[in-house]
Amino acid sequence: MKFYDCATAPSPRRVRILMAEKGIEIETVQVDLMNGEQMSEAFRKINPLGEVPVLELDDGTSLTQVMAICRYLEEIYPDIPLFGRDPVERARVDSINDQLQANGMVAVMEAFRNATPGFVNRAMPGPHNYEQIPALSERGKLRLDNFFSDLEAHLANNQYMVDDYFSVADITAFAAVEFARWVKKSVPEEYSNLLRWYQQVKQRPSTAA
Ligand SMILES: N[C@@H](CCC(=O)N[C@@H](CS)C(=O)NCC(=O)O)C(=O)O
Repeated sequence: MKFYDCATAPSPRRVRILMAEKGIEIETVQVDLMNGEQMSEAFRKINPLGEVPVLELDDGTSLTQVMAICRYLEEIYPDIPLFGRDPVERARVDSINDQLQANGMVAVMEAFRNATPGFVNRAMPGPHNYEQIPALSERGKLRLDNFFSDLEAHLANNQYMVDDYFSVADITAFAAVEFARWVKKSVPEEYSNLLRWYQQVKQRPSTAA
């Protein structure tokens, strides 16, 4: 297998953290997003979307999308389950993970890409160009304020995203909280539950990935 990564990008980082949690090592190729390598003919043969992460299997199959890759790795390396340990827990992990993706990762992406000069005409990743909409950047920042306050309330009664069980949803939330710095948003200092969770996750060696 080969993992197509970009060391500075938040989406492949989620896969790297999951791999580190499971102790998986996969040959890794860096894709230079800064210089547009994702749009090269060679890379688009691997992923026509022009996005990382990609996991290329030994038979040449390319798996794209963070969660699809993570779920595949969970299935072939089931030890240390990160998607839930029974049907209800799996559904709860999926449910909150979807919310964290939409309200955290996507909110930062909108805030960042719609206002950053280097992303003019590239307000969304992928094969199609979209102009920036500055109002979406402002809305993304508002959504992040709500993301933090919703997490603060949630973590008053939960050690992790799902009870006391560390899961892939914590990886998504952690990546989103750190990605938020790109738009100068950080956890308000009075949010003690969220900060407690953040420090706890940050101490895991996998988050250095
Ligand atoms: N839908 C993809 C999105 C991944 C994504 O946004 N990747 C970014 C890096 S964090 C990317 O490849 N950007 C390329 C670009 O901006 O052209 C997923 O969830 O896996």
